[in-house]
Amino acid sequence: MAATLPPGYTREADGRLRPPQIFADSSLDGPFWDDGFVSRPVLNPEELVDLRARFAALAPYDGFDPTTIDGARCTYHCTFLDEDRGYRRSSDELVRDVFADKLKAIVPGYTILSSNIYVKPSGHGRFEIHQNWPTIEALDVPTLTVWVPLQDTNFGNGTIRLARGSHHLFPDVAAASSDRFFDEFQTELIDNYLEPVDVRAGEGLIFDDSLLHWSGANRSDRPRVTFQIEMIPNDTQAILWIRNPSDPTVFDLWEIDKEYWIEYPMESVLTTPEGLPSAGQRPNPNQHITFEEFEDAMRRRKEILHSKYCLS
Ligand SMILES: O=C(O)CCC(=O)C(=O)O
Ligand SMILES: [Fe+2]
Repeated sequence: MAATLPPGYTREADGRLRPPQIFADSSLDGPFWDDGFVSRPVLNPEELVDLRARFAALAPYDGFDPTTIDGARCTYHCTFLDEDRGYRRSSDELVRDVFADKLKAIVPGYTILSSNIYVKPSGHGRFEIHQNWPTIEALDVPTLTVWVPLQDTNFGNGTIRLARGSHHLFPDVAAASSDRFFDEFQTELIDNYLEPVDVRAGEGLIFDDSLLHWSGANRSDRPRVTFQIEMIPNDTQAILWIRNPSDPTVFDLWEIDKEYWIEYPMESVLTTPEGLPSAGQRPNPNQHITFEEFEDAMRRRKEILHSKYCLS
């Protein structure tokens, strides 16, 4: 059965999705569909000072530096990976308090699902290339990350790097438990496609979660702090996609809400989570592709996008 569409989205008889205007400032919709990202001022200087103070009052288990604890999964702090649930709740409340109204004014049809603070200690914090996990059932409906740094970010302090126009190219479910279609050409992606994007403190880089992205180590002498806010369409059930542990040809879908990211441990994205309502199974569409196939799809990306979406 076709996934229920969020308010404002309709599907043509030929399967193409007709999206509503996404941004209150309609001049952003064109660049968003072309490139997969746009940026917009979010916080003014006073609000930034206030957010820095409230950030400094948070107390995660890893002290915002996982290189100081044993058994850390990576060298950057990520809220969902921190084991202190009380901190995760405080961080969620802080983000909603500071950003909910601001983001509503920018993307009125979207609502905050969850958030993470990413802190890269000086000298650390290299990510893996990834797409953000799907968070709703209709995979061709954009879900958004709003990425707001507390200080200016650039190549030197490990800013985010985006593969412009790589969104919605392949019918791929980029769940935590998925194989990644680009595993065999990561160096080529970094060298040829992953552009470092300079973002100013308090500015929001808003990108489609299916966009390929990555970031390198922070080479500055200060921690690099960014808020990542995940947004899904209003009145839409949030879904966790997990590849079935015994049958990799299907994904299991689970209904979640904001509490999932606060209350469940990180490991739950890799197994069958307990206590969540099931939303059924879907076939696993993931395919391995070569770098040549990727390059070909990137050259034809406008055509591919227009074969899937009715865009003016
Ligand atoms: O903070 C970074 O460098 C990357 C964060 C990221 O992957 C995201 O916001 O989705
Ligand atoms: Fe990401």
